[in-house]
Amino acid sequence: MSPTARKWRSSTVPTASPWRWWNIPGAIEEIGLEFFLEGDERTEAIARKVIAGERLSVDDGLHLYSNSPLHLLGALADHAKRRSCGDDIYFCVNRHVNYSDYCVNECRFCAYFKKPGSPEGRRLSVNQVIEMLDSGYREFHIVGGCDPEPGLYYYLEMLSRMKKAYPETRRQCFTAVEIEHISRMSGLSVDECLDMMIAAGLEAIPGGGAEIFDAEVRREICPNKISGDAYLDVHRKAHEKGIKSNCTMLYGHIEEPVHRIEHLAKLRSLQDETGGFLAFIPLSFHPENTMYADLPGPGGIDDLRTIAISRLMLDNIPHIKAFWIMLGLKLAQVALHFGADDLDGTVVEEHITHRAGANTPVGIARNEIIRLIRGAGLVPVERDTLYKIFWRGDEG
Ligand code: V47
Ligand code: SF4
Repeated sequence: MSPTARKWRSSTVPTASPWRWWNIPGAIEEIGLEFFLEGDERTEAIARKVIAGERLSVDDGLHLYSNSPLHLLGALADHAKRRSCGDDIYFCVNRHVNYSDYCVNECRFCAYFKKPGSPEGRRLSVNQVIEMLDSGYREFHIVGGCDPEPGLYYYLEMLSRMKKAYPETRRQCFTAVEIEHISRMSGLSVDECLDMMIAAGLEAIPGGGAEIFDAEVRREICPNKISGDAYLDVHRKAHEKGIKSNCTMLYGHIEEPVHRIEHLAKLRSLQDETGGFLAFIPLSFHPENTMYADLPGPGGIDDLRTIAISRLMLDNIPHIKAFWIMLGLKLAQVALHFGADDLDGTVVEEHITHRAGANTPVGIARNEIIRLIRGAGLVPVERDTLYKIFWRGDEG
């Protein structure tokens, strides 16, 4: 054998795998997969828990997240995803609107906000917001900064005019952070504010603003933002009033794996209480133009591992979104095999991630989403905010 051939052979045909094939009794029959394990009994025991549908502890999650090979994590998450929705992948024909970039919070990871009153900022009037909308959408996703200027009536008018003009389109508006801000600025309790918003047309709350719940990390990355408990409390109150919501986690900045797992555990425990979360969206940090511009941001492997561990820890939240705006279209497509069951939607216009360096398009067509899902060998299912189904891609 020539030296070149030998080099080729030894570099492409592994003679001793670093992983050993591990046949978990029953697993191959049950889920049709073989697992890579490191001969690590702890990892095997955790894998068995996932297969048996048992809940993972914080320690289990941390062990799996930190030690297991990507393929094992992905296979387990895919198994958990398939147990809940088979080959289905959800998407929504939606329109995001960012109504104001003025914000008093000045979070250090945020490239979107402008100082209140600064000439570079922009607040849309209610008329402008309504003019940006259209009747073809299933969801309006409306969020902005914590703007000190508009009173409660601005938000109520936005909701009621959306409801009047486009009664068929779901209104997913204002994060928990905005709702707390609006209520405080208006001298109302969060309860009163939510009641008025619901009466005006609020139907669901988006998940933004969760960041990382750990108080020390929060003090560093967003010292002026409401606490993690306050964020959870707004969601709890909304759920008690019958309003569903989503939840998020911003990862890949200064936090450690333990902060991510504890964050997921807190969301899981509120979900045990209320059952009001529909979807979880892991948000991949984009550093450009932020105070953490020197950080690299998460890589693709971290993105996939985080999607997978989210599916495994959040055994009671039905949907995990691969938000393609932040992940990129191709990685979001791959994430559909790592525990995600939702691609969010057409979006149309996005500023928060794009100001922080995202190089994805700001929106994509419905057909393109369908093509991505089919290209992953999965079934596209069109939904609205509340997961009412309008169309399934296997219906012909
Ligand atoms: O609240 C801010 C985060 C959120 C950056 O509920 C950043 O269906 C990355 O919450 N890099 C807004 N992330 C996006 C969001 C969302 C997106 C899609 C669907 C849903 C849903 C919610 O983005 C903010 C903040 O947590 N964020 N700056 C940044 N530089
Ligand atoms: Fe304001 Fe939200 Fe940006 Fe924080 S992340 S500065 S709350 S717009």
